[in-house]
Order: sequence, then C-alpha cells, then structure tokens
Amino acid sequence: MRMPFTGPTKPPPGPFRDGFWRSPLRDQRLTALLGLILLVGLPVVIVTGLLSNDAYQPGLGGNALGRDIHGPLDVYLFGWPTHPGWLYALGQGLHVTLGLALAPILLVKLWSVIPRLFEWPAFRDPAHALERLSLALLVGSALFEFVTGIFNILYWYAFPFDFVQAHYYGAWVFIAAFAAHVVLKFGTMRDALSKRAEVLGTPGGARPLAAPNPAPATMSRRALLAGVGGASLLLLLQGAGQSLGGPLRFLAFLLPRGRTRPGPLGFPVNKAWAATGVSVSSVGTSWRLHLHGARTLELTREQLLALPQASYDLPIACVEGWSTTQHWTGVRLHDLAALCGVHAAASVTSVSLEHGTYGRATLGHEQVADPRALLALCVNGVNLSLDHGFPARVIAPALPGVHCTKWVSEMLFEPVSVA
Ligand SMILES: Nc1nc2c(c(=O)[nH]1)N[C@H]1C(S)=C(S)[C@@H](COP(=O)(O)O)O[C@H]1N2
Ligand SMILES: [Mo]
Repeated sequence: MRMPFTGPTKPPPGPFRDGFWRSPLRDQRLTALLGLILLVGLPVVIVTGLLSNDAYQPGLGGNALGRDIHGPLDVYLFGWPTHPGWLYALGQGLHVTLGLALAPILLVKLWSVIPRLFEWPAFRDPAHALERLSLALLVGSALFEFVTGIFNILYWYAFPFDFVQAHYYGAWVFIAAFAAHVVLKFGTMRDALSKRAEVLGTPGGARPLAAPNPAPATMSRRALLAGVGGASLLLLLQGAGQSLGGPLRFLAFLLPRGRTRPGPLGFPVNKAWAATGVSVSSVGTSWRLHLHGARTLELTREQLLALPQASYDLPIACVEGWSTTQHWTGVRLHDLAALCGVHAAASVTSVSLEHGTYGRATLGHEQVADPRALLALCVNGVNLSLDHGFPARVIAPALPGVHCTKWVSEMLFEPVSVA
C-alpha cells in the first residue's frame, strides 16, 4: 500500500497518469506527419489572410471598421492593386478553402499530442513554464482563428466581439506562437519523419507521445490517416466549388452562399434587399445619385444610363470565400470623378441607402483610375435586381466583395492632394 505522501512529483490521478492515454495510434511519427502538412498549409493561410486585410485598405476612410490603424500590429504594406481582376477571389478562396480543409488535420494533430497537455509536474522550471505558455498561446490562438473563421463563413455571429478585429489581432498571436513552435520543433519533426519511431527518445524529458501501455488497436493508423485525409479532401472540394464556381458550384454543398439559381440574376446574394429595411420608394423615381467632388451634382438613373457605358466580366469575391464572375455594365468611376471635377482622385467613398457597417466603403486611387471599375447599373444584360444593388452598385477588379457597395446613393471623390 502506498503512503499518502509520495513526494511532490507524484501526478494526480486521471489524465496526468501515464496509463491514462492508451491509444496505440499516437506516436511521434503521426504527430510529425500531421505537423508537416500544417507546416506547408498554414503559411499559405497566414499570407493570404494578411493580404486579405491589406485588400480592405483599412487606411482609407472608414474601412478600418473602428480599428485603430496606427497600432504596432497594423501593418499595411501597399495600396491594393486592380490586376489581375481575380486576385482577391484567388487569395480569399485559398484562405477560406485551405483553412477549412486544414481543420481536420489540426484537430487530429492536437489529439495526437494531448498527453502533453497533462504533463506532470505542470511546470518543471522557468524554461519549461515558458515553453508551456507558448504552447497555450499556440493552441488557444489556433482554435480561436479556426473557430471564428468557420463561424464567419457560416454567417453565425455568435460572438460579442467584432469578427474582423478579433480575427486580425488573434492572427498575430497565432503567427508569433506558430513561428516559435516551428523553430523549436522543426528538428524533432524531421528526425521523427526520417527515423523509425521506436528509436526516438524524448528530448528534454517531455512525456512520450506513444502510450507506455497501449490498448489493443480498434483501427489502423492507415485508417486514421485515410479518414482525416478524406475529410480534409471533402472540405477542399466543396470549398473549391464555391470559390471557383462555374460547373464546380454544385460541390459547395455545405456553405450557405454556394448555390446559384438559374437566370441572369441567379448568382449568390450576400445581403438581400429585404434585410436592409430601406423603403422601396427610396429606390423609385425619386432616387438620385449625389456626386461630391470639386463640385456637387445629382443624377437620375436615366441620366446615368445616358452616359458612356462600359462592360466587363468581373468577380464578386466575398471575404467569406465564395466568388462569382458576372458581366457588369455601368459608368466608369473615373468618368463620375471627372463629372464632378476631380481629374485625379485619391479615393472615392460610396455611401449606400442602407446605413450600417457595410453601408459605405472607400476605394483607393488604383481603383478609381482603373477603366474596369464601375458604378454598375446592369448585370448580364438586364437591370440590377434589388437584391444585387438596384439602382446602382460599385464593382471593381480585385476588390473584396464587401467594398462593392450596393444601393449607392452618394459618392464622395477626394482629389489627389497637391501639397
Ligand atoms: N449596402 C451594402 N452593400 C453591400 C453589402 C451590404 O451588406 N450592404 N454586402 C457586401 C458584401 S459582403 C458582398 S460579398 C457583396 C455581395 O454582392 P451580391 O449580393 O450582389 O452578390 O455586396 C457587398 N455590398
Ligand atoms: Mo462579402
């Protein structure tokens, strides 16, 4: 019989005891293999995420949605380009689709190292404590980024905080912790992948990942890898369905904005007209486009249609990962700027009849100068529907969908300052 006092290193019962974790599937090789996949995939998700933030052009107008854009973590490297037109669709499609496809890999990777969470003693010395703190930040921020991202693409706003701000600052915690983890563990991963698992020691005295007294196997490791790989591939395919669209659209069986209806106006709608609460009379004959620049003027829809029209195939690429390319017709932003006396615009702020977070957006000089950037009046040869932004909406190449303001009633052109 054991004495009640067995010294300070005796682990408490349950998951802290070696015998508790008995799956024969855990070992360093499995963890290293999943780690390698994440090491290749996550940097793509990180870089496309940071680029997506850049594409918002948070330094312009109210685009930062209340963020303090002068904080140390707010780095915006360049003005967002307009070429190629599918740039944002590609970047955001990769960010969302790959992020989603890596979720099962991340979960199984975390499962494979779960005995380490219950190491005893919890903190051996200051270096060990620091390492565990960095792991807590890594796991916490990874789960936070994946959960908030997935909730966002499912339109489930279950959080009391702003998604863009939280996902952005959370990303910096994750990037720092991920970089530290790669530096610390790269050698271990390489060794585990190149040597037989059994000959591996446990450097630094960390708890071994392989169970000391494994339970009989209920599935093979190959079956586990096939399961997680299959789940990942399925998510990759259905994500590709919504971001590539076209004939692959049917694959997007999970995501709410994946589907289209037949007809020229049957492409996805982000926010429907009915959800804006704006009265139908405000888009009737009394509707005017108010232009502000060196001078102010008002245009009816007929007057806009009488101006030179331009047509381009351009994607709407939503931050939630779906995109759809349609044939848009309207007046060039550049021409509207000239009409109100602004011949070189630094920016344009479009204001919607709908007041709210998405009711205004500012575009930079790259967008205004591009001949393909339009205030669209028609799409696919017919008038815009109310759901797609009638009487007029912004559409511009490589622009995040959220800046393609619908139901526009006012545009403020800011001239390039000559000072
Ligand atoms: N006024 C207004 N414009 C808006 C939005 C909105 O909610 N309100 N949503 C934006 C977002 S997030 C996207 S992705 C596109 C979608 O355009 P669509 O509904 O025509 O496909 O519209 C943008 N324009
Ligand atoms: Mo969007």
